[in-house]
Amino acid sequence: MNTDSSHSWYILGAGAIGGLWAHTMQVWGLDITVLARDEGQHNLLQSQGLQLSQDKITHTSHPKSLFPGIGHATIHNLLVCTKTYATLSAIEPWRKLLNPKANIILLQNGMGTAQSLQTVWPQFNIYCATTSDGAWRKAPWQVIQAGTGSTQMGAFSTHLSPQKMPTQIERLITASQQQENTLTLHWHKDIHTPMWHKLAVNGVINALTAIYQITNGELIQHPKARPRLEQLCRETEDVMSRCHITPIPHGLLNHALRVLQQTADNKSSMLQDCLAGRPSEIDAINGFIIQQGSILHLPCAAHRQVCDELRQHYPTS
Ligand code: KPL
Repeated sequence: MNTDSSHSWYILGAGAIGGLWAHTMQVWGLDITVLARDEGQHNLLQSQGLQLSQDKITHTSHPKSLFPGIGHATIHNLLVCTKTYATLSAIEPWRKLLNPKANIILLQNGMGTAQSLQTVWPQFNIYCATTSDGAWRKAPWQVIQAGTGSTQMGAFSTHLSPQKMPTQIERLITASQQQENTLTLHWHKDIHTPMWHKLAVNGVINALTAIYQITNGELIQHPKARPRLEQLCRETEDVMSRCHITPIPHGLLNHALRVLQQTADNKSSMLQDCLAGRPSEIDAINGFIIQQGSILHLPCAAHRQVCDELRQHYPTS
């Protein structure tokens, strides 16, 4: 393991994706530290370890962790897996430890956070990642990997060259390629395209599954939700085309139906958040699509309707 601190990674966000990545990066032999929210979260991780279940086999790893107020490390590389709405407040306690030229990767659903981060702290090198890996959190530091997909990463900050992969990210990608049965990682020269494609899928699926309290598979034939899915697809594709986003091959509806079939037994992340009484990511998903639409004078009525209904059903969302 290389102990030069410029090679070390810090992971923020104790959810399913944060746990999956913390475990996997350790397996890759990287020096990683989990940034816990508070002392309780840190103590729990140190006492029970991080459990990841893959194909009914549970692996336990023991990553290092810090909580705000302890630790004098310099953070050169930060992977952020928090919920979109919590990003700025989650980074704030670690701000002073961040190297002024730190690499920050945002691995989240939804859009808008990278823009906000860049506005507040323009000096950081911001990268975005989007994943089709499926995971859910059974309990604190216990993660179930529900499906394997792939992760696309690319440069977001305007001062970065989209062609040039930084050394630290190249090391992640090399590690992912050298091992079998692990996370699959690719560099993308135009990260906005896969981010929009993932946003579109989340925008047409997540809110409907939460409103009707159905699994992804149940949405396919649902008499009320299915026509709304189709309308959301049309509106989303309109916004995408007016924003000059490369269209999804074979159309958004076909793509969404394939995702629904592949994840038929899963509860979407929004349904899980709503059922648990947590805030949802609706603003960074449907809200972002509505915002882009309104700049282009597109009403996005179906997106507005799902936002209103979600808030009526789940006041905490
Ligand atoms: O990414 C997802 C999510 O739940 O957030 C989908 C693609 C809808 C799979 O559940």
